Amino acid sequence: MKIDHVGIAVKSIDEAAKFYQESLGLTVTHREDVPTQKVKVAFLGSGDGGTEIELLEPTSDDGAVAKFLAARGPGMHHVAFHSSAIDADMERLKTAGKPPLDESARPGARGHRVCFLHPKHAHGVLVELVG
Ligand code: CMX
Repeated sequence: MKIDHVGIAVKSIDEAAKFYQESLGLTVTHREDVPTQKVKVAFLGSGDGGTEIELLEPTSDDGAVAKFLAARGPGMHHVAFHSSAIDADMERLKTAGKPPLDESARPGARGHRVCFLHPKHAHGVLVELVG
């Protein structure tokens, strides 16, 4: 599977985006509120369809990203892999004793179906599959 994006938890998307834009030359390709995840997000990349950075800013104090920021501060939150058959991949992981956190794929940013794998199943990294 190819890496679709790397998620980074930040306190302020606008502040963090400045670094990626001004120092690394990336451009914002997409912005979205994801109320179900209690975050707003911005994707940045080179505009060539390659791997992107997803900045995640909490919109509430009780979401997964707010909890992560409170415990660890800003930093890498998850790695997302592109899955061309997300339902089959989820079933395979379940059978292998690494069930995704979600029973079935659910709507995520940019209109994709997504699921997450607990960091305990992925050597300390939260993994997202993007269908
Ligand atoms: N990366 C690595 N480890 C993480 C982590 C992360 N993002 N978030 C939590 N952990 C670690 C904690 O540090 C803790 O480790 P220790 O046991 O060693 O102390 C452990 O996981 C805690 O696990 P938990 O008690 O089961 O769960 P939490 O309440 O901390 O929640 C998680 C963690 C992954 C289950 C929860 O954040 C989750 O369900 N995430 C999936 C959804 C999500 O992250 N949405 C936001 C992104 C949305 C988007 O991209 O659009």
